[in-house]
Amino acid sequence: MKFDSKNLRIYLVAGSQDVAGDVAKFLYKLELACKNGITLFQFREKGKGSLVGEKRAALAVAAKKITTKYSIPFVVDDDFDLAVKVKADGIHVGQGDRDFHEIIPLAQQNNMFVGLSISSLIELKKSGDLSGLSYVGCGPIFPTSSKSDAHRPIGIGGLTELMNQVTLPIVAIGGISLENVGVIKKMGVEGVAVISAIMNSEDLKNTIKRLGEK
Ligand code: TZP
Ligand code: MG
Repeated sequence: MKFDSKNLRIYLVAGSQDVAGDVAKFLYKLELACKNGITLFQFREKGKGSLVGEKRAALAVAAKKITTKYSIPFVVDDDFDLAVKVKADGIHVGQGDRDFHEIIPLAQQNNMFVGLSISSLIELKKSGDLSGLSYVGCGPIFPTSSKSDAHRPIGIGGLTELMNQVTLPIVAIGGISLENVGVIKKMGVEGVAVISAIMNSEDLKNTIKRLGEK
């Protein structure tokens, strides 16, 4: 699947650890989210309580099957080999992951797009040449409890600084909720990436609709 910046609009990030390790619930919620309008899914099976090895790979395959059914791009966080194995549409890397300059040509050979996380102007500078990337994830914007090693929140000010320097499409991430999504959207980012706002929602359909509103 070719990358389109419109795919960043409602970007769901999740793994089984985000629903207390309940694999069936994870797949159920993912399908519901796909049905109700998410525009991209990132498989992030990582952190406390996440699956490893074969079980992790099997879950990725099951998740990919669901997103394919709804023609939603499937991105794998961090793990390039897993991304190739499940024929993902994209790979997302953070600053501490494998160097994206090395991943870009490999991803191209495998028809995958590449996204990078950047949380500050220092990281932006450190990242060097961004050509070959399809988008940048900026955050955490607000405090988050979904990532134990998350940076300090950069706030609206930090996001503004990055938006002024980065010409690639930007998806904002970290602590984005129905209460604060409006202000983020108004800034002109391409989209918002969330874990808990969707995975903990009791009314997924309405939550996704409101996350997507301008
Ligand atoms: N990267 C930066 S913040 C974050 C990730 C994966 C977690 C976002 O989760 P939530 O629940 O939407 O704050
Ligand atoms: Mg990472």
